[in-house]
Amino acid sequence: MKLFASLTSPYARKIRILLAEKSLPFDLVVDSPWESNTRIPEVNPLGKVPALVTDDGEAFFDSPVIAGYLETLGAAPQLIPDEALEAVRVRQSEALADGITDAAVTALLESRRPDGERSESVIARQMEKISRGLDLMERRASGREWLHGSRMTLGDIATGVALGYLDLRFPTIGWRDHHPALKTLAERLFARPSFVDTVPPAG
Ligand SMILES: N[C@@H](CCC(=O)N[C@@H](CS)C(=O)NCC(=O)O)C(=O)O
Repeated sequence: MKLFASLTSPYARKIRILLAEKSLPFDLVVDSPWESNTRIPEVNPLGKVPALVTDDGEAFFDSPVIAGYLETLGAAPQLIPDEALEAVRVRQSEALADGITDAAVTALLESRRPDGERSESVIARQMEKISRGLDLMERRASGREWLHGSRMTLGDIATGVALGYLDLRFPTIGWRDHHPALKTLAERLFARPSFVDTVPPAG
C-alpha cells in the first residue's frame, strides 16, 4: 500500500506511527497539498493528507478512517478494542486529540495571514479550544499508565501526536507546566521508535 503524506502533517504522522507500531510495510509518497503540482487530489478529492491507497487501488481518507482500515488488517498490536463501547471511547480520545490539532492548524494558518487580514479573535478562539482540550486530556490521563485499559491504543497515539504538534508549532503554550499526567504519558510515547522516527522537520 501507498501512504500519501507530508512530513509535517500531524494527521499523516499518526498514520505513520500506526503503520510502524504494526510493522506494516508501505511506500511513503511525500507530497504537499499546498504545492501546485501535487497529486493528492487524484487519490483524495478533498486534497488533504494523509490518503492511503491499498494494493487493490482502493483509496482511504481521512486519518480516522485510515486508522480503522489498518485495524482490519489484523496486525498486532491491536490498537482499537473489540468491545464496541470501549472502541467508541478510544475513538473519542482520538477525536479530542485531532480536534486540538485542528485548532492548532487553524490558529497557525491564521497567524500566517498578512497584517491587516489576520484576526486575533480567531486565534484566541482556537487557543481556548486547545486549552479546554488539554484540560480534559489531563483529567483522562491522570492516575493511569494508558488512556484506555492496560495497553497503548489509538487514543494514546493520537494524543501523543497532538502534543508533539503543539511542541512544533506553539511551544510557548508550555502544556507540560500544568498537565503532569500528559507530560508523563508523552515522555513514554515520545521514546518509542515509531515517534522518534516520525519527528517532523522544522519549518
Ligand atoms: N481530518 C483530516 C485532516 C487532514 C488535513 O487537514 N491535512 C492537512 C495537512 S496537516 C491538509 O492536507 N491540508 C490541505 C488543505 O486543507 O487543503 C484527517 O484527519 O486526515
